[in-house]
Amino acid sequence: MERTLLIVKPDATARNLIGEIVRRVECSGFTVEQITKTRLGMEQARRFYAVHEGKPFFAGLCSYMCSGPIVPMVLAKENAVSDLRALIGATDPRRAACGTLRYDIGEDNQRNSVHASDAPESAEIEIAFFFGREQHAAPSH
Ligand code: FUP
Repeated sequence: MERTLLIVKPDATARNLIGEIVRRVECSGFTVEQITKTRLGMEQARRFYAVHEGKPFFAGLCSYMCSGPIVPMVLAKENAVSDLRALIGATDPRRAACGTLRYDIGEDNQRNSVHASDAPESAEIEIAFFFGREQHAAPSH
């Protein structure tokens, strides 16, 4: 069984779509092993997206990710990483395949509703970021 990290992003929590997203991942065979609602501070967002530092969208991405509550969760399934990437679709909802989460729910390139780890190695790091002994995110209120 492989594990991956899914995050419901601020645009989706603002529209009360947490349940819809959890329903769809469960229907697709994933088991929710851990889930929490939290809110990132700017430093945490910068650390989480450190791989994008220096890119033109980095600052906007970090402020957006801090703009409201997020819901990170650990999902388990065989081939969880690649199957979840297929389920969420391409980064830009306008380019995502019909029937993917981002196609159905995402708003634009930045407000694309969900994050999913892109490799088993990043899944391990991202799961530890939110659910490890040294958690980096702050409470949601
Ligand atoms: P993804 O793995 O599909 O989430 O996409 P990337 O890792 O390439 O990008 C991470 C996040 O950066 C995206 F979810 C949204 C944001 N982004 C932008 O805001 N503008 C861009 O042009 C590309 C990505």
